[in-house]
Amino acid sequence: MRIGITCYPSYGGSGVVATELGMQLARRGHSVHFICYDLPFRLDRYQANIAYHEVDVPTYPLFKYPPYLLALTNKLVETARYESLDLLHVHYAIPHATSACLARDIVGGGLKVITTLHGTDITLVGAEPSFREVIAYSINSSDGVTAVSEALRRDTLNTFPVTTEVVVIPNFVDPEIYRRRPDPELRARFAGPEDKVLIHVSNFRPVKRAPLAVRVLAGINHRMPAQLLMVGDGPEVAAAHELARELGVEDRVHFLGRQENVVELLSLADLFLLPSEKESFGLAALEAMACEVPVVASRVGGLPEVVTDGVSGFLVDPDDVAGMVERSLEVLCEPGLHGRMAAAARAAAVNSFPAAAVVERYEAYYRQVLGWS
Ligand code: GMT
Repeated sequence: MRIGITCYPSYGGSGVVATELGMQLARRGHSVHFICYDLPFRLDRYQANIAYHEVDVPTYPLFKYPPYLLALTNKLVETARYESLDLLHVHYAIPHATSACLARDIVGGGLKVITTLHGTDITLVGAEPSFREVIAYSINSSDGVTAVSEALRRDTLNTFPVTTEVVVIPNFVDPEIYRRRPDPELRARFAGPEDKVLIHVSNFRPVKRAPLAVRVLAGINHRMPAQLLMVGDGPEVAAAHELARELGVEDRVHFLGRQENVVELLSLADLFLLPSEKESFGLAALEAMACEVPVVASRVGGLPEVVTDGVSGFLVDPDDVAGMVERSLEVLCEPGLHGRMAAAARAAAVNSFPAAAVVERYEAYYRQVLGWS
């Protein structure tokens, strides 16, 4: 197949999923064309069957806002024509689904559009009155629509008057790349022999509520020594820093910024914290689980589909910080529990979300939408 993929190329779950999917499809012999405004951050070396087409958004004094939607549409049209694409698979509805449907209508022929919904494109941004109508139209105009969890599928149907079938294809992890690789020397840089190591990985947007991870660390620290690794960057880093100072745990919270290789950091950790307000899937939690790290997270959105409460971690009501502290202490202190949860977390990642099987589901869906099966 000849596939065009559009995503937000910067740090973020939807970009990661789109890029990993494209790389897996290319390895399986498909011709994959990324059409983005920047090189997707995991696409950092030449790979057979992959090409990158950059969307250049021109500016002009008349334009208060750069016309990204139009520039992307134009690039999708050009790429679809010159590369004879069979389909455009766009990740994140805003505005990618709109651009892709417009491009398909311009190109004509048999070009198809598949839109994958990732979460905030429905639950936060998409529900904004300023976008609602056009997002509903673009979802309904796509030839195929997928959502990364059952919860997101339900949210989509509850938020928009959707007439197209929304198929759930979950996110995935490559269990060979995401596997625990202990490095005692690296761990010793952050933690003493008595310390437990907690980790939070996100884009530090308000929806992630990263400062709550600091509160949980402080609560745990009253009862046992612990360190917290904060991985990622975004608007709430400063608030998390400030809170760490306020709670007197600044020497126990390590802000590491954006990191390319999270496996080595996840491999140091005893527990992953994800206190999000909303989370359609929680790819970061799945990556932690693949590295044998149990998860304590909010019981929201698609997280219960990823983390089995009491088995691979614990789920807690989103505002129950005390509950998060108690559950974390339980995982860390109850004899045998940590080992059982770590093994269950790895098993869930390997058996329920393996890259190979999920990529096959996308391939089958592509064939169905193209009418090839
Ligand atoms: O979480 C974010 O703010 C980023 C966003 C994205 O588009 O990169 O993440 C969403 O998509 C991820 C990949 O499918 C999911 O794992 C995240 O749960 C989802 N985020 C939210 O729903 C808040």
